[in-house]
Amino acid sequence: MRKILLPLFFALSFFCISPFVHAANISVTNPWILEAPPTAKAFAAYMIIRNTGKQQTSLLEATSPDFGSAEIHQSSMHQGMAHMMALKSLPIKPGGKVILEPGSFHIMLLNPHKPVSLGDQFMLQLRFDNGESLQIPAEVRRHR
Ligand SMILES: [Cu+2]
Repeated sequence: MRKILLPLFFALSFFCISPFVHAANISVTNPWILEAPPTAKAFAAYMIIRNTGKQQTSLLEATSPDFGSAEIHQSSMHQGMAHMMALKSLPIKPGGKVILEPGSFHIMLLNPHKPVSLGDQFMLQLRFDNGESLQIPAEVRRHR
């Protein structure tokens, strides 16, 4: 009995800590937060969001209990200057994905309630217009 249960336990615990979270029609892989100086008031979170459903869906909102607020942002270069723009929503085509990565889309986490240090994990909640919402653990990293 023990021989059967032990591998199962390890398989399950691996599943729980693997950086992959999904709801019925949305999945998120590789969520992480870019390390910033200790005094920073804004942190960028990155991930890949897939829409595995048959309808277009949009990310409407991101929140975290450890940050005062969070916004959906898009970075771009304009005449050699980096700009960030807040988006009301982030649409994802059916069967498609949106890559949140440095220089592009990101979740801007503002006003942390506690220090944000390398290796820390923060829970993010994403809410979509199809009614699904996901809780994602994101680790603070130096780079991808
Ligand atoms: Cu931003």
